[in-house]
Amino acid sequence: MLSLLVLALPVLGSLVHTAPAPGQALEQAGIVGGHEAHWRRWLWQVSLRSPGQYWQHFCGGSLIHPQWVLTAAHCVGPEYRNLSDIMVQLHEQHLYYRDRLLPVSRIIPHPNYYTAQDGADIALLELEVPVNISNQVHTVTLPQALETFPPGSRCWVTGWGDVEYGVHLPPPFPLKQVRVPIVENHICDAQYHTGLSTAHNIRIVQDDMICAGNSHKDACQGDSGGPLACRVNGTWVQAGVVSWGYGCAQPNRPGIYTRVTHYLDWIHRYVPREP
Ligand code: 4AZ
Repeated sequence: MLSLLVLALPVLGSLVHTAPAPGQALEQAGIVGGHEAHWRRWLWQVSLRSPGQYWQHFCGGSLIHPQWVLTAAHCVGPEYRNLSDIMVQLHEQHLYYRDRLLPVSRIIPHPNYYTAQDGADIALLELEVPVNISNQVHTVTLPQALETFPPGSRCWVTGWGDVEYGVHLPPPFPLKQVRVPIVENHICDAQYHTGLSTAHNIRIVQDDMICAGNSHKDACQGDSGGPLACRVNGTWVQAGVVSWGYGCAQPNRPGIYTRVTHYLDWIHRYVPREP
């Protein structure tokens, strides 16, 4: 087992992790408008890494099965990525501080993916070795096929992405969370048409997408591929995968997510229903 774990020490590897004083890090604006994540809440959140001077975060993802990660296709394609160009870091409260990177054995972008705006922005990564579920790492539940996540649903997006457009999350890189309001698809589509010359009968927000966020709360660059998780009857279920949007937290431009219910059959072509 140990030999299969690759220990990568980034530039920051020599820093010793210490918990921030309570309240201190919470002041730092998040993802856009967020807070530092509650400890032990988003145990399915993963970070995708690419090689260079160190294994740098480039996208989020979620653990949906001990051996499978769900992410966005635009994180891993459409151009072919070598298996050796991606490592997965399971949940950590501060990015890079306790890295134990895991290799992947398969990268499966949805075959219909072309660009995020066209839809099917979803991909699966198979881990070489299944992970142990523990009090540090957990899977997130996939939704029931008929779940629609109407406005008023209790949904949060999490990630290590930019804190506003073009502004990277500063050290010590805490995982961020923000509760985002769901925006119904037709309303979201109408909002996206405001200020654009795109004809109203040309859909911008497709049926395989779900919108969430407002001018204060949103996902941003670097959050892509990460989960939109909602509380349904006491269980956290993944409603969306961070996909695209116009900027971050712009008026009339909610964040757009891949709607997971639309791709359940495709996911289960690869991922066993039982963990
Ligand atoms: C991006 O560039 C991106 N505000 C991700 C999410 C959103 C916008 C852009 C949503 O990865």
